[in-house]
Amino acid sequence: MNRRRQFMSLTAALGVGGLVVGRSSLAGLPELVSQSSASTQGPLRGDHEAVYQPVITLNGWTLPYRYRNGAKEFHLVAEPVIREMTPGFVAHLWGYNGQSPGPTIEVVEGDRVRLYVTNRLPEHTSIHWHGQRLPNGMDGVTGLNQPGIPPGQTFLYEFIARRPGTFMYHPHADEMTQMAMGMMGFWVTHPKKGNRTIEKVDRDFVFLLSSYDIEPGSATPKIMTMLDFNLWTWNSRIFPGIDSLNVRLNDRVRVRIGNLTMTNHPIHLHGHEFEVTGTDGGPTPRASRWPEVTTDIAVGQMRQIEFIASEEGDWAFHCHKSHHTMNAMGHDIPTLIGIDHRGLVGRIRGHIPDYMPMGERGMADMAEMEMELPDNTAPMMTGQGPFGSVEMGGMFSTLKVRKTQRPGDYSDPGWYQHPMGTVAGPVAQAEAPPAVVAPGGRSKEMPSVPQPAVEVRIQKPGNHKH
Ligand SMILES: [Cu+2]
Repeated sequence: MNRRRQFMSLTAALGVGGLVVGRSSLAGLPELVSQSSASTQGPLRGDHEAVYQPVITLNGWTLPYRYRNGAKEFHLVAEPVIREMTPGFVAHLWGYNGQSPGPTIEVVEGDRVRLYVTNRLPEHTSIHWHGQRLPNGMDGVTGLNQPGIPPGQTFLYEFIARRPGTFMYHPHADEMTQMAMGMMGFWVTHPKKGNRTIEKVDRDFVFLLSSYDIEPGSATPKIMTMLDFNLWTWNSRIFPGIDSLNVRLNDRVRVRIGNLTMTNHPIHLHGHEFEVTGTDGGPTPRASRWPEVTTDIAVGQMRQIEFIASEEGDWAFHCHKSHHTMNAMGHDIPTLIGIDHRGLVGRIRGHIPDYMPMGERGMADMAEMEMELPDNTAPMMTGQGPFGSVEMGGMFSTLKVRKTQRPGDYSDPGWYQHPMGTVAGPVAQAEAPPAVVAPGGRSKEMPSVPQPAVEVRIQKPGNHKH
């Protein structure tokens, strides 16, 4: 009996879509490929490169497949993993094939896809293929479409990737726990040739937004948290642990982002405008696209943005919620701006010898403070740039645009070397700031700034005489 028939008879026997793989066929499972590194892996190399431009998963990787019996076969293993969120801080999460998020799945429109899912968790699980058109019994909702995959068992999902675009996968079993623990992954279905709404790009980056509540000094997320998360991640990494997106000047760049947190994230790119060219529902019609520099990604949504990287430099790329660009901290700290601690510190230290005042001039001091943190705690806001601390954490990275970046090279080119005279700096003594014009139209001198004699030359439009 051929395998296809065997599976079909199993389906009939069970009357469900998620198939239990029998012991005898376990020997035939695709090889289990696992990843231990949290750094960005290069594109998946192979014959498929003639058909599509493989994606780059930020701080992640693409799962290799084998082609057998007319299908692309993948083997996902749900299991506990250790994820380095940033150097010096690891989290004990659940994920797939050694990492959280799991590996990215890349296929082509029309491919028959066969996914073996082995459960090595202590409880049952399932996988929902978010956004896909598929037979109802393959949709992965435990209890509704299939029984949960019991610990130790392997289920088979099989369907045709009918629709090209941007998708994700995640459990639909004890979701609160399993998503809070980091179980999710990306899925890209590349279009067949000649698709008019999906352009060819030079670089195609993907990542998922996820959030965790991990107490400073511990490693396991608190799964009961609903809103007050303290770690906001891209692919379960936090700045400065998130790799930069490295591109060549004038590359057409696509970035695909999926949101599996409990809140929305306005994702903001500096120095360029982009268009939203797709959602989890598919490519957006061309006539519906408009330029943006920030796009809000709601819970459970995916957005695919595209732009020409036409400006050289190191451009910030981040969530615009300021608390989402910070790492683990308590939120119950009173605002202390303007409060003078001086008399107080000595008295408090009588009771708490290590007491340290914070926040009286703002929180920027936190970035450089050498406060002793509990072991395995990420600094709240950090990351060294060429001009000092970047004072960021969480959902923050950079787009590095370089003339010298070779096609297909995704390595970090280092910091941008700014041309002379193009970096903001302190005002020289001899230069006075411009006079302030009061609402009444009269010029008002700025207080306490010495006003040296300056010759002002005014050029009016149309008057080019000097
Ligand atoms: Cu955010």
